[in-house]
Amino acid sequence: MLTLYTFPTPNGRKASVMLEEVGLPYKVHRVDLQAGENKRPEFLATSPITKIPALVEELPGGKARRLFGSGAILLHFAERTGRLLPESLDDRAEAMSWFMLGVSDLGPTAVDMMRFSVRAPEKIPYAIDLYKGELMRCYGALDERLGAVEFLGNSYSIADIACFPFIAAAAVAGGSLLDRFPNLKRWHDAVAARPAVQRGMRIPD
Ligand SMILES: N[C@@H](CCC(=O)N[C@@H](CS)C(=O)NCC(=O)O)C(=O)O
Repeated sequence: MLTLYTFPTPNGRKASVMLEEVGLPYKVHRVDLQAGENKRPEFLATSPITKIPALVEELPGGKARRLFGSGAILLHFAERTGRLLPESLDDRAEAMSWFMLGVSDLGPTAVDMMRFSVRAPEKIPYAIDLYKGELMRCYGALDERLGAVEFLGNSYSIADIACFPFIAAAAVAGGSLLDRFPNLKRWHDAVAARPAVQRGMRIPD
């Protein structure tokens, strides 16, 4: 059995969307970040960086396999199920590139943007402008790509799952922001309509 350690955040939801897409049964363990449950010593063995999402799989013989970080979880289940990564090398190369953009550019930039513009006790214009500019750079690249293809890796893949929850969060919090990126908006609506995505986006609540 798989246990997903998660909280209702975009990174957590990448993992639950993935598990819903591949259809493997799993249990959900809500790690309350606001209550600091991620800092409890018992969580350290699963997530050395004390962040969600993380996942534990019980294996035969009392063994267990852990995975931590949304990128590792998406890649692992794509490899294991042979799904959600294009087969042709060309499409796979594109999918991997956009998958990495989601994990290493879009996600961290969106989080830092929120930290500096909303949470920071002191508002630093340089930092806010920097992260706003970087986020628009990500949106611009995604919008241009999605003007040429239906999904980031041509067919629906972990590249789309790696980006979707952060774009969905912006669609809710950013008002008319997505109207400036019509291809990204079209893609957002198509991904949001997938039943597995709708189930995954409701986890853990
Ligand atoms: N690189 C990680 C980042 C995970 C991450 O930032 N998780 C946040 C929630 S979205 C977290 O657990 N934060 C708790 C903390 O920073 O203490 C991933 O892609 O999953």
